[in-house]
Amino acid sequence: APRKFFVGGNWKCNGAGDDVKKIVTVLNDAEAPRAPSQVKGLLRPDFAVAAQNCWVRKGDAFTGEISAEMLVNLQVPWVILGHSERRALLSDQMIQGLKVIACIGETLEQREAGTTMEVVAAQTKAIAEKVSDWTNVMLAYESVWAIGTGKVASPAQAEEVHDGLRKWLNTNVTPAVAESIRIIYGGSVNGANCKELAAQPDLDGFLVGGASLKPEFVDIVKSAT
Ligand code: G2H
Repeated sequence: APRKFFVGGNWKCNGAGDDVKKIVTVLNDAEAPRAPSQVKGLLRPDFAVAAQNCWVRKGDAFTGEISAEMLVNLQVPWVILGHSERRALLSDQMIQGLKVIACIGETLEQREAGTTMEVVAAQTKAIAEKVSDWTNVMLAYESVWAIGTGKVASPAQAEEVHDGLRKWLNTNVTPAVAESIRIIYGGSVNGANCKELAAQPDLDGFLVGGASLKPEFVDIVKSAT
């Protein structure tokens, strides 16, 4: 296959203390998690490190958030909350030097209205406007109605969108990018449904939420075709 299968575990705002230990043990043959940060590793121990934001509630399925419990777990004792400079904008500056999993996907209403392809194409266009070097970018197709609901897209539904996205990239970016970019699927992937999805020609991996916290994540990692 021209593209290397990718499986990401999206722990969302879950995973601290014993939960982390359990899943890391399963994945990593009992290796301890790595040192929390470069700053902490270099700094004199009588200086304390503060995070610059944290999730305001208890941990759960909140992608992108870090809970207070996770910070404590990482031995980061302080947090700055509500700073006025916080922004949630995707910019080309942000992308530089980072590998990006850019998520797109339609709502149930949009799917039922038959506008899925239009919606994901518009979302991909917004991403494409910010990207000049696609080497470190992948697309994650996550239909909103499948996220955390247990309602996984059928292999045919997923393939239709992934194939459509590749055609869009072929026309609107370059044929080379369309051929080489990984388009992964996210939304209620589990150990039982991963094989059939992974067999779809334009599906190059997964972003896994709930099941990434369980031992079956290993089965999903192994579903690469
Ligand atoms: C969708 C997905 C992981 P889940 O967000 O990115 O979560 O597998 O829990 O539906």
